[in-house]
Amino acid sequence: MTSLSSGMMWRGLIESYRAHLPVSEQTPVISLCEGNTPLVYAPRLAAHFAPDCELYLKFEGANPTGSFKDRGMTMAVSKAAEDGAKVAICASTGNTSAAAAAYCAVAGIRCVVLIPNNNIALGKLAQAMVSGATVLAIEGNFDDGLRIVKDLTANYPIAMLNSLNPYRLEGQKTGAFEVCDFLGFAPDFHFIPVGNAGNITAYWKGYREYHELGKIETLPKMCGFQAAGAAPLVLGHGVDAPETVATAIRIGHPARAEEALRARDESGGLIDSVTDEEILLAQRETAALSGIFGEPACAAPLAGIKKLNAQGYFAQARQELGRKPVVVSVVTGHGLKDPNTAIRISGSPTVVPAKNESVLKAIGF
Ligand code: AN7
Repeated sequence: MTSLSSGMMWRGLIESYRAHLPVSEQTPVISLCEGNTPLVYAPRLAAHFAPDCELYLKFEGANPTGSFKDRGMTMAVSKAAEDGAKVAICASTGNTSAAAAAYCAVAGIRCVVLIPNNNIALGKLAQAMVSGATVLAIEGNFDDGLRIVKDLTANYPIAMLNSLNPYRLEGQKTGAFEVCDFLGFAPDFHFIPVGNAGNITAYWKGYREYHELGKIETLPKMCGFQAAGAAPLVLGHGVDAPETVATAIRIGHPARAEEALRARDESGGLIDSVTDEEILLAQRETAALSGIFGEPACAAPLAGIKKLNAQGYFAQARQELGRKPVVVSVVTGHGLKDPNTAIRISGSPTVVPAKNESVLKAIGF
């Protein structure tokens, strides 16, 4: 498939980072012009959460389907199309299914998604349904769905679109490239929510590749955050009945657990957890102090930054570096994905008569 755009137009991450990706002239590029997302400087948020840091938010909600999953999906679906796939499948807590459905629609591949019944955010369900995917709400959780996907793709001609597919991680590593291309250097710390652990693995791969190419001189410490009720990597064992308000990361048996722990250890970072209360507060405060509205999962690392700053974690780095450490946190999905949770935590608007004096009175003038 050829793109009609040319010149300075952004043509999606495969065209932009082709030299770093396993694609060839034969690969049909299935793209929605994903990537090139904003890296937003957030000084007011930093002043409140982490005064010892220079804080940047990588807003992946700006991708075409509203999450970072588009990065992996442009690669995975392009390679599935190259292989002549007719049917593709994924298990999902919501965002993977939204991205899979959209990219399969571009490619003309039939898409089947397995979602946990009653446990995905409203916007994500709408995305999968409207794109014409076959949406199966299984009576089980994400981990059950992934087990089925592994079995079916091993035995039937169905392409696997979960991040066990290595092409997913190849696409997602470009997030790290963009951070470095924007800053001109690598951040000191990279914060990220962790569910199935594909994205932390992919970012670490991206940073290491740029380092090996000499494009960056240092590597960030990788700091992953899970929700307390779904924190297998913090507990050191799987969780059979994960629970959290952050449904995107309601995962008890992460497929990329070992790679995530390696990223943590090789980089000198950490993987920790925060409670649902901390997540919801951080989600609201982030929107109010930076303008960036992420879904609850994205607030896990932000709550983590707040917690670690209070413990003096960054003060120590600041002393060692002789400047404030540069911290990037990935806002992996758009807040509009989950309007129910946002409204529940923020309350309802004040109803007033349609009169000047009523509005003035309500705002205290
Ligand atoms: C907003 O969509 O697993 O650690 O099936 O949607 O790479 O799994 C989503 C995960 C973080 C965790 N933030 O990333 C799915 C799915 C958001 C997410 C994660 C997800 P991984």
